[in-house]
Amino acid sequence: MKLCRFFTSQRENRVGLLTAEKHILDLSGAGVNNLTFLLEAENPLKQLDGLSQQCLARLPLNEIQLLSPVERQEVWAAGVTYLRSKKARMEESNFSANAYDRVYSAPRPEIFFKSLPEKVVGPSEPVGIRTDAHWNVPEPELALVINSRGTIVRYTIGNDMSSRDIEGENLLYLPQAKIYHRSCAVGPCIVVGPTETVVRTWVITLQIYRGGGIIFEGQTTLNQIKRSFEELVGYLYRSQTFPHGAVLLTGTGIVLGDNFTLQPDDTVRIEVNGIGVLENTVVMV
Ligand code: DO4
Ligand code: MG
Repeated sequence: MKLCRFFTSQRENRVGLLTAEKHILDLSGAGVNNLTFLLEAENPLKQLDGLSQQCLARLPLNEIQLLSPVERQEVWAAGVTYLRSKKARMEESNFSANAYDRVYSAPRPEIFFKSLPEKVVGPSEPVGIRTDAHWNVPEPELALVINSRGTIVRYTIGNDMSSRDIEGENLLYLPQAKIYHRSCAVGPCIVVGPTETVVRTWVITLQIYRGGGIIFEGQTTLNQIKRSFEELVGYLYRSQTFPHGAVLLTGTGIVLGDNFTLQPDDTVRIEVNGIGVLENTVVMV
């Protein structure tokens, strides 16, 4: 089941289910106008199953605009969860190499605040690169959608945009490298149903387009994530409350070459085979 938020052609904010025939089942006809309500349900899958059998309006995808499936959830991110990410960060900075090495194998994972919900960028909206950075990259990541009780309601795609020169200069600059205007994209929908075992068989692919051509392509399987999803969420929810739930990006396993930096007008396309595609153009912010 693929749950999404969208604007109608009249720019009305709605919640819908993406059907296999690439239509949106408009859940407003069943009185559902809020995604959080479904994520907080005792059994979201059963509820969605019931809704999908109702006779509701079906809107063609080209008549609506998909929005980020984040309403009031804070977005957090885990880091150094793939061996590839640990190695890249150690190469990027002599100063911080030891910290990355240690956190990869320490019991406590790296988890940092990424975005307020209202600042999250949705599908087809631009993501940003900082004017004061010269090494800007996308970080394609599986995102866990978690309800207020700490249950992983399911999965979407996140882009943890990062300025690696700022991050590499000094670990204390991490918030500036990670949190700025348009630095977090989430979407296109939330997939409810598959277990972690199934999700770990999926592949995440990053493609970057410039001037009509593809200039980077890389992929990794989600099974390369070192820690279990429950372990990451367990640490996020320790001594912390999320009244509306939270979204947790699970770290990147695709690292671009040291000479690669994003430019304005590039397009970042992230695909997870069980979820869909999150695509955003790049602007300077
Ligand atoms: O500590 C640096 C950030 C790590 C990160 O964002 C990742 O591994 O995805
Ligand atoms: Mg990241």
